[in-house]
Amino acid sequence: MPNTLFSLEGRTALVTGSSRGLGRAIAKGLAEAGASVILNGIDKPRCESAALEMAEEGLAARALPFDVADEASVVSAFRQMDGQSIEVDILVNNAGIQLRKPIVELSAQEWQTVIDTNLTSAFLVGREAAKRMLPRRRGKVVNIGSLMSGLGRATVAPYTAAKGGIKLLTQAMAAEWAAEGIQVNAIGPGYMITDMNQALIDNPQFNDWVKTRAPARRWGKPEELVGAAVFLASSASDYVNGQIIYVDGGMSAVL
Ligand code: GCO
Ligand code: CA
Repeated sequence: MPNTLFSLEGRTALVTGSSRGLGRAIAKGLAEAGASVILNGIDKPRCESAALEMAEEGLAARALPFDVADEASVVSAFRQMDGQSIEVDILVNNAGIQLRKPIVELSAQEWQTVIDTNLTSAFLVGREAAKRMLPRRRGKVVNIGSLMSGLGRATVAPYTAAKGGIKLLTQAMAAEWAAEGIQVNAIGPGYMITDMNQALIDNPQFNDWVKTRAPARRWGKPEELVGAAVFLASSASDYVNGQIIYVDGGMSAVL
């Protein structure tokens, strides 16, 4: 008998912020595990071309561009899916941005933008997804936290505050929805090779620090998040609630 514990066959997964970076790698991994994936991004052409590229590889992917930080856009995207009878079985709240600046130089607007995009988005999209999952008594929510969900680092205060919030929002969602058959968990990526981190990769001092400090002695590749994502999206994790799994080459174990 084939082992179907990690199979996502027949499931629909919405991955926010998936036209590039970590989200895109996660979406591809979920599709390879059998899910039909809905790619999201704020840039419509980029989102559509990412979906097309996945479809060309034989994966079930379509694009749904909308702004995850805007309540009206989120509500209307879910109404649009309702209209097409699309049921989201798996939600990955991945969308995020970074802004590196000392606190004393940050404007309130900059602070707010990072909090809205990285944290409020998970609440808004999570709320709309859960409203539909709860009556079905089944669903998986995977929030993308960070190594910064439990640690500070100079120059990334709003990002750190948002990612710390993601860890506890994950626990709050699990507290409310676990009895209804919805598992909510998080992944905490470490230092990964993405466009967002290019400035850190190009900084010799920072690059050396990652390579000497991380027990794995290297940066992570986006596709290395797929194992944890498939686990948390599949029935293999049906009794796992409110956890954050760090995929960080051991960084959080030693810092
Ligand atoms: C930074 C990075 C972060 C990290 C990640 C580590 O400036 O610290 O941009 O996004 O890569 O969150 O867990
Ligand atoms: Ca399939």
